[in-house]
Amino acid sequence: MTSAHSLLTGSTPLKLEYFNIEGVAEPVRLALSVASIPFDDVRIPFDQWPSKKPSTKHGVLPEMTLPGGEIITDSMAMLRLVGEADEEGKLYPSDVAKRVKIEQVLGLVGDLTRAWSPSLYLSMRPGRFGYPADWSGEEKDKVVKAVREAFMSEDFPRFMGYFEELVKENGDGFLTGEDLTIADLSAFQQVRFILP
Ligand SMILES: N[C@@H](CCC(=O)N[C@@H](CS)C(=O)NCC(=O)O)C(=O)O
Repeated sequence: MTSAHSLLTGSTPLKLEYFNIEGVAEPVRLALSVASIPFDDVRIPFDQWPSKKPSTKHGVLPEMTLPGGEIITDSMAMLRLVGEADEEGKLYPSDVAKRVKIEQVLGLVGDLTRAWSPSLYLSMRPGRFGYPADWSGEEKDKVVKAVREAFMSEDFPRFMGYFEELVKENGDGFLTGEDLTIADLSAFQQVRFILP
């Protein structure tokens, strides 16, 4: 059976390609660093993206190229893979009781991301929400502000309350126990994204 560690290490360094921002690749970068797995941190400038996009598997980044040449897509798949490769067995422990706690937090972070998403994308891509693609002006500013205020006054404190409870439940350590896991890295990055 192939181990996660052997998939991620080899004579050719692992390559992680993303934009020059933290975004969804940052928990993967952090996990690689915590697990001491060397990687080539390739950051694609935004102006090169239109020409690079068609050569990517699913038209998005991040993409991870394994030393063996295989391309891995999706940051959550990468995060679990790197967690699995942690030789100390802490980032994504094989114990099912620990894993199910981690999976619940990853799901909760996914819910937070979905709740926050309109606050970001309504302004960037109004066409997705039924407004004209070139929507601008006072009306847009008013609607975007109202959406962001609603998120910050209702959803954000609710999710932060859930995270606080989890940390307390786990004896003031991390979100799922006494060790740092991929759940902590994922939650940390999402909260940083919302509150830069
Ligand atoms: N579920 C994917 C989402 C990937 C994704 O949407 N990437 C965005 C940046 S966060 C992207 O490449 N956007 C450029 C585009 O859509 O052209 C993941 O987490 O890897």
